[in-house]
Amino acid sequence: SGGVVCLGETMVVLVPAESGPVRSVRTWTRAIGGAESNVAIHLARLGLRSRWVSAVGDDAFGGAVLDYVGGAGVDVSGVRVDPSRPTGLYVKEADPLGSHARYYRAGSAASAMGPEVLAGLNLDDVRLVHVSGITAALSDSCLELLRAVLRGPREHLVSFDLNWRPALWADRDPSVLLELADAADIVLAGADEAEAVWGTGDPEKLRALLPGPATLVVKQGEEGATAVEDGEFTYQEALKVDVVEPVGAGDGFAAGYLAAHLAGLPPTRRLRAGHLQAAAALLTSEDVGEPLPPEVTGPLLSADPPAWA
Ligand code: KDG
Repeated sequence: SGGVVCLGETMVVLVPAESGPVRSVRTWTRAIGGAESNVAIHLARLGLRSRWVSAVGDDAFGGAVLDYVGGAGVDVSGVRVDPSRPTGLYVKEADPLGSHARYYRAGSAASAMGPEVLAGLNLDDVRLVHVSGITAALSDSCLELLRAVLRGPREHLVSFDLNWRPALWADRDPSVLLELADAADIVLAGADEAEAVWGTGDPEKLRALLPGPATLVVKQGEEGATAVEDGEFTYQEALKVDVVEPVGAGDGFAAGYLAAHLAGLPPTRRLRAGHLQAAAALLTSEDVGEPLPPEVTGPLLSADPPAWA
């Protein structure tokens, strides 16, 4: 079976390892974070052939990113190592109002990617290319790369996760996200982020805004998710889990959903696979979380599943 390509920036993440104001923190935990490589890792864990395409600096952080993503079973041979630009970095700053990310990624190796990255890819045996709205905000050349990925005609599917990151859009016009999403085959968006960017999180209204994609998936937070396809709306409740940290859950959901889509499963089972893979990410403070046991992931994509899958 053909593989999947996930394209986008991945950074080193610094998480305070002691409490108190961030400016006095001296001990940090180094993690790795990137929405699209998170998806690639989840897909590899689900048994798909998964490639991550991006660029990192020729530095220790770039090496750490490659070790982490490659070590998780993802093909990183197509990642460009850029000798003249650094690997991106983000810092999780916890404050009394909750934690948020501060990015140090302007001018990063990945932000210098452009349409030539797509031109250099062999997509002969690829069934799906997965991208996200983050890439559209990184630079003009990254926006052009995304446009090229979404320009038809093509032999493979393209999935687009909205991944609204307001901090990246301060100096850019986010209206481009609608045009990009509408050119994809599968669009995934959280109701809250869709509300923020497109003025509605309602699946029916979103469908009216996005007539292009064959499939539209709206994630309704802890409640559940709705898939819209051929004018049919399928709702599936989420799992009840004790959430440790929600960051990265959307990536798990996307991977579970997409793997089940590629396996030819009906919408209900795609949504369930999404919820289950998201749960893995919800249960840890790291983006991706621990792998689910094979007893759980095995039946997820099978044609003859137990009742729970
Ligand atoms: O989806 C999780 C991501 O938000 C995180 O890993 C960092 O890719 C990231 C971003 O650009 O926010």
